[in-house]
Amino acid sequence: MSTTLTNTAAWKSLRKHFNEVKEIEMKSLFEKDENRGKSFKLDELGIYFDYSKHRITDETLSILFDLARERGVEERRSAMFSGEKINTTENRAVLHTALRAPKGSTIMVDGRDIVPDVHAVLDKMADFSNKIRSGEWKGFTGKPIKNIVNIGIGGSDLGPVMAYEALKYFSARELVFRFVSNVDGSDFAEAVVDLQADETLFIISSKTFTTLETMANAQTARNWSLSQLGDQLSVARHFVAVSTNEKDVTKFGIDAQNMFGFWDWVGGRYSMSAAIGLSTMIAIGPVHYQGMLNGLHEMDEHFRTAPLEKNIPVIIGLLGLWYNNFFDAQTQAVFPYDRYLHRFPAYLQQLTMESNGKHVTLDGELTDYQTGVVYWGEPGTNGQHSFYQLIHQGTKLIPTDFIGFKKSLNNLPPHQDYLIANMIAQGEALAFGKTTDEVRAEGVPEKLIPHKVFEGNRPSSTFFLDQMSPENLGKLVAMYEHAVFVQGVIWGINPYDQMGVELGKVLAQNIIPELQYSSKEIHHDSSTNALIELYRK
Ligand code: G6Q
Repeated sequence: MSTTLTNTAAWKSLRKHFNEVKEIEMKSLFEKDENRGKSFKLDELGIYFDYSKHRITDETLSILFDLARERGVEERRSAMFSGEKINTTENRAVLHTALRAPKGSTIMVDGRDIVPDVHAVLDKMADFSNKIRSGEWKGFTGKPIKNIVNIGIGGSDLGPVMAYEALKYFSARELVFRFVSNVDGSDFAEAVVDLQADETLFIISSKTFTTLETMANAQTARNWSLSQLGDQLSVARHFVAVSTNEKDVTKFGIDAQNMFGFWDWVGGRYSMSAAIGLSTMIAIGPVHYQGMLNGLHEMDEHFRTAPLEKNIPVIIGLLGLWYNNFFDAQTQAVFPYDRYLHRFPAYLQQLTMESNGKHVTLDGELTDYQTGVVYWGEPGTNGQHSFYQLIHQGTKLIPTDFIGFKKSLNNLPPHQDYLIANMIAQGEALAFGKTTDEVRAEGVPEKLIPHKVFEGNRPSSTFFLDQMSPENLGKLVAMYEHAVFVQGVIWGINPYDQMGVELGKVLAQNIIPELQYSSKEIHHDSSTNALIELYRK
């Protein structure tokens, strides 16, 4: 049985086209069209997006755009931006784009304009951030806050850590930032090992305020803080919350005044521009934070208004689909050639894999095609000295995204030249490789020639921006958010729920008492029983 996707006219012509072009060599594409490097590119919003080093022709792109149209990408895009409940399994709107909508715009959800609500929270965050940064906010003993510890996991951690690391250059260096996510007690212990409670603020970031890991870390943080400060009243000066659950926040002992809200139409992994970004705002200040929101909004507008053919997230999404569904590529690598983006691949992993790791369509049918790609990556040039070997000469096809900046924030010649030369060289080597004749001409002994040949024809995109900045980070984040959306629409799945993480959570809740009380009978499979018994001993 084939699904609606594999039955579309565009899918069928893509399948036929694939059989015609699957052996095509990038080298010959470049030889035939000497302007290819300049024609297969977009230069929008300060992002130079080179997608010439791909196994595509004009016809490939044209059928891919047909597919996007046939699958209703444009209609779904309007539906998302206008607040329709496109997260159908949870009956929710998907409006992370509203988090960066400028004051004065209007977005209606259930008959209410949500833009003023968004700005009220942003203003409250700015006020609080300014008080922490200026030292006006005093801890319980009268000292200003020096350390900020964000406690949260998944979407309530990965965005804040990534953004803090990415924008460290713009941060208040006199403040210390730590991020605690893991339920492993060592995470908390190491985060506070050199901190004093009377100078430390905890931000408990949890949309639901029920997540096991975050609640356990929050309790431990409260005990740690109270053990030094000795008074329940100190909690109000050293704990704030970011959540949608006011009832449980106040039950924990945090004053509702010190809670920063958001809404069910913001998914966890799409929440770094909601109040979940509080640690980011404290770090870089409201002005730079607004810069990040501006960058996000600029990309939202580009995605919303640009025709598919000139739309960066659309093209990224389509290229990913081309390799995933036709070349059977399993993974997608992302290599930022900028040290500040060292947590960006981890952030993207959640964004892409939690969103599009689904095997059932919106109608509840099993897909008869592949969906979500495995994202992974590390900053360049480090990866070049380890796993790039497999990308160059291994047996797997791994489409790669390179992200680089023309100018470094730290002017230390010749580092930037070396860094960017490496990024550009990797794309060139992947695409064009090195032939047997070229290796032989270098005088390599016959026996070694096969080992030194690079077959090339390995695809990559290059995103080249001016310099790392809050604006540019915002653009990159929204760029991938929307690429995920495009793929989700074409695959006919819901990128905005995450039912797949539930089962493990429920089973862990069953096992906790079985580890704690050895008298409890256990009735799992023989492997699970043995592991529990081993722990009990
Ligand atoms: C993200 C997921 C998940 C979530 C965490 C934390 O999209 O839903 O990663 O962010 O489980 O949830 P809370 O913020 O509710 O603690």
